[in-house]
Amino acid sequence: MRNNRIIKRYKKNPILTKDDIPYPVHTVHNAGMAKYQDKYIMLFRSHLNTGRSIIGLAESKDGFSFKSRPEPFIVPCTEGIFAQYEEFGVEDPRISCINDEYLITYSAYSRYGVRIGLAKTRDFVSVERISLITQADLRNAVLFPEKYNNMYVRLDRPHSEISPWSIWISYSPDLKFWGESKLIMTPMQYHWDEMKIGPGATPFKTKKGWLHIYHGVFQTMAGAVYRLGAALHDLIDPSKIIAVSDSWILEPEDPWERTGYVPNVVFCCGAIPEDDGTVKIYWAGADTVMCVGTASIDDLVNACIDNPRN
Ligand code: BMA
Repeated sequence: MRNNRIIKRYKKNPILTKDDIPYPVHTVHNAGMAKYQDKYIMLFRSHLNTGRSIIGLAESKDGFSFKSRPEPFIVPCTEGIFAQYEEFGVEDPRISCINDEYLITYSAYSRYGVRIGLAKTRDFVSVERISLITQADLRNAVLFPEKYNNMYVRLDRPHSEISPWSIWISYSPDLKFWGESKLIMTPMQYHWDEMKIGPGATPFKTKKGWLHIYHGVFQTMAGAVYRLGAALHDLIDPSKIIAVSDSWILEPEDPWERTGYVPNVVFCCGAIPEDDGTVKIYWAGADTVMCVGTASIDDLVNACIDNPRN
């Protein structure tokens, strides 16, 4: 049965763990992904001894075997406005390439809550902060890798005490000021993602729409289970959702997904579509290690179109 899964797990998972990092960390997880020149870049989150997070960088020629750089890539800022809002750590980066610039969204934690920071790099050597693009409390922001009507477009997930946590879309002319926010996708009651959903990997283009791999959470008596789902967004208007797969596309199954720092979690911040019609999907197991799997892009699109939720 496992062989029929849409996502085929790489046999040598996990592909990156704390033992592979040349500085002291406790986890390697929730990595944003990009292709830069002839390399796969993985920006991963790691917990330090303090329990706060930083972002490291590992690179690979084949997308499976990664080597970490000797130093972290983004650590909490110590100066100016960013220092105030990153005091408790930087988490869960997502990378989108627009006009040769790699834009990195990440969660910035502080005593004031969680908000989204935006940074940019052209070479994955130096990195420059652009702006804090939300107030608290918001997580999981990801930019579409294309502008619409000259506007940047992002998905994000505000916290609410009134409604279940859902996916929203917003637009910006300059990456600093964001607006025209609209709710576009909600959790489905009594379903695998009924508790909350949030943006996952940077959306990628297919013939039938933007494919967005998101995460959905189900509350059980033994805690929450994080799974991955697939949604297809309209190519002309990405705020329109064409279809959402009724079933999840990945759930915690391997031992390092079922146990670890946070048990029963698969969490995705990056996927790399390839020219041969496949996509490499990167996810963290149990907030502890990084894993990879491969899927046919058509299979993911069909999972949305052939078996959509109402
Ligand atoms: C979410 C975030 C993620 C984490 C997930 C599972 O709320 O904190 O960073 O991977 O929970 O613990």
